[in-house]
Amino acid sequence: MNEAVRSEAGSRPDDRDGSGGDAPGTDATSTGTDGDGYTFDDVSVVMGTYDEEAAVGAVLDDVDRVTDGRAEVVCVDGSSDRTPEIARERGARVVEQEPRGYGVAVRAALRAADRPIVVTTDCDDTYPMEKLPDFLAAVNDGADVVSGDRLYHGAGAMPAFNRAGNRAFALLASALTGGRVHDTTTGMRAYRREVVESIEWTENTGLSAELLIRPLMRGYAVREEPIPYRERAGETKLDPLSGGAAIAKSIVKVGLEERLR
Ligand SMILES: Nc1nc2c(ncn2[C@@H]2O[C@H](COP(=O)(O)OP(=O)(O)OP(=O)(O)O)[C@@H](O)[C@H]2O)c(=O)[nH]1
Ligand SMILES: [Mg+2]
Repeated sequence: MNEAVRSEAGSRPDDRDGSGGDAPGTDATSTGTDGDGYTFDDVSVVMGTYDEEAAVGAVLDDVDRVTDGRAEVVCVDGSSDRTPEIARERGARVVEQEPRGYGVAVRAALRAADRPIVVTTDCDDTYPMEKLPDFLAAVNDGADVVSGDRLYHGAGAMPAFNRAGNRAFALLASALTGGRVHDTTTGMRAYRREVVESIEWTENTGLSAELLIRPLMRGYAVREEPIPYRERAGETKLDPLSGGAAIAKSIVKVGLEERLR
């Protein structure tokens, strides 16, 4: 069963489905570090940024404060406002890209990162950067993917339509993966780089769901970590109806592809 472990020390599934050669070394002692596991010096925090000048300063300041300035930050930016200047002022690496959607930006951001642990977030001040130490600890404890679960605490700041949609997406993904996942579209996750590099990513609006479902169905150790969720600063870039339909389609497509693999 492709179970995502929720918020507690997770055992890795041992029924790996033939991924054999690219089976990850998730033992905290086999990280290639000095034996104490990864630190924030090993972390890249990456995000797509699209006209986020209302939030980017706060998000990057939070990353800086929580990681003591040690995490690398990469923004793939399609903005026409001051977002890239604000990001550069705060020491982020900014990669310019025409706006072509969430997944196109985040995929480029994942590729641009060069540290062993890659953390994604949205640049809208919704996600709690103060949880970064817990995400890192979960990786050091053996997780290949640590996924921020917004619904665990209720996600009161999320619009009701989005909340209902996210619950439905989680049920759909659970049915397809044969396990139980609780938040498939969260923007805040940590990945071992190897997970990101060993899988071919195909989705755009549905990339977040894909980034959870494919690793889960390939037997990687996925852990869901409850996180608080704040109201968004600035305008949303996602149309809930068309975006929601695209995400549902991605979940079914990716889930079926992984089953048939
Ligand atoms: N570079 C780039 N970034 C994008 C694009 N579309 C979205 N983003 C960024 O991707 C992140 C996610 O977009 P959001 O608008 O927060 O989407 P969402 O989280 O589904 O919607 P909200 O619940 O309203 O936050 C944000 O940091 C956006 O700025 C794009 O086409 N290009
Ligand atoms: Mg967002």
